[in-house]
Amino acid sequence: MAERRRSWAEPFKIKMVELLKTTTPEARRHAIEQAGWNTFLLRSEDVYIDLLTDSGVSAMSDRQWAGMMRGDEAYAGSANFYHLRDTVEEIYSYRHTVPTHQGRGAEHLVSKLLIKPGDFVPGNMYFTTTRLHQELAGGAFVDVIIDNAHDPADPHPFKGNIDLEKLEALRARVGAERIPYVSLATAVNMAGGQPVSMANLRALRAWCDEHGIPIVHDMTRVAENAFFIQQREAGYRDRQVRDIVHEICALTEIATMSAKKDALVNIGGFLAMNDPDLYRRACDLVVVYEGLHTYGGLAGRDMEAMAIGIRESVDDNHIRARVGQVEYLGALLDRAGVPIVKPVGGHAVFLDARRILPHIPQHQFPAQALAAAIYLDSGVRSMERGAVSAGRDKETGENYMPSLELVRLTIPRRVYTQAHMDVVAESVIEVAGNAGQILGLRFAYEPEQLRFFLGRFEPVSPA
Ligand code: PLI
Repeated sequence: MAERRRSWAEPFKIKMVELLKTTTPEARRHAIEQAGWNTFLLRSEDVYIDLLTDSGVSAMSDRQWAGMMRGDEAYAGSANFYHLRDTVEEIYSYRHTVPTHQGRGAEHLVSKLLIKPGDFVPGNMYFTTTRLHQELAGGAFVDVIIDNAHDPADPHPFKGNIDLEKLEALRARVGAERIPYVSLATAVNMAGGQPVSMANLRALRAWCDEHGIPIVHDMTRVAENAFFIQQREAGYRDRQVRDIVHEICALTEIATMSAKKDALVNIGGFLAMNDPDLYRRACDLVVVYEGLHTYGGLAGRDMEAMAIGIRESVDDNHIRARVGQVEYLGALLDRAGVPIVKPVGGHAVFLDARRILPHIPQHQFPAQALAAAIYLDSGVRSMERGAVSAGRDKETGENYMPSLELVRLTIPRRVYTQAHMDVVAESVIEVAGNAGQILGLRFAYEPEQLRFFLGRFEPVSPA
């Protein structure tokens, strides 16, 4: 008889620990004021549990650390590059790999290579750096995600899906020749870590083939997406995550990767593709912006850790525990009645700041205020994903006002325990219960681009 599993558990044991520092309420108030009410500007030593991001903050395995010692630090032709390239082809299917220092390095290259001024780039919800590189190359991003993704309470199992009618309407309006590619993200970050179904991806592939338009796959969290397909899509229950990852990638021909997420490394990324001519042009460009085509801004040891991390990331036991931990935190908050994005996504629990802070209008940045309030309560650091992150329309200068006004509690991989999740939930429940006291914010300093990183705020006095 098959062994019955009641619960998930971490598929690792802990070999080394990093001590955490607790903070006092007075010290936290001082720190958040110094940081201009922006959690990005806090010093990490002033943070207790750091859920700012899942990017570059994973714990590497003993195998990855051992791999670091096998770094071949040659300027050209490092053995670690070939290991990485072969791993990308085996696990993800892409034949050519150009390493980059991180995901946005790959986005920069692909945008420059494929977008002409006046082009339109449809995608399943924007991501901050992705859209910016598309715009800097002269393109205009067009959101073609299904409407369900814009409603935090909608329980659709694949809220990352592309609405093919929206895509077809764009083509009918501007013509296929002005659409250089479809920008497809798996486990859509800004929607709440929501997956794309294989059925949707196949339909997209057919549409793209019909119109001769390639797909650029933002595969930053593809393993998490594959896990949701395994759990939710008919016909995939008995398939391994590794196989599903391969199937997803094989339906696309170009990919950008921030290996700082799924692939379990602290730095690194790549641009991958099947077309040898595009590869040659990408090599010509990477030497200008990142480094030689066999290191792209990375040390040999970084590429080795990445190659090993990619393999670990598609293991069923790893991904079940990783997503299981996120779902555990989501269930604690949901049971306590805190409004969150549902279903819970792969990398984070997203709080619905609109519903938690109905007294703060969106132009006073409720999600930014909520992230600061959670920090003040407990030293837990989270991140705004709402109007501040959305920025301004490049043409009109108007603030974008996204339907999703969220705070992201992002879970690093293999770093925190279930007890940490309990502490986080207690703090969020407490803050949400006293939300009426929280004040809105206004910009004290607003950077021109990616303003959420370096922007500074001040509280708005109640009217
Ligand atoms: O931070 P980079 O440059 O390695 O990767 C940029 C990037 C691209 N695509 C997606 C979906 C991301 O989530 C992403 C980076 N995300 C960050 C930093 C995050 O905190 O979500």
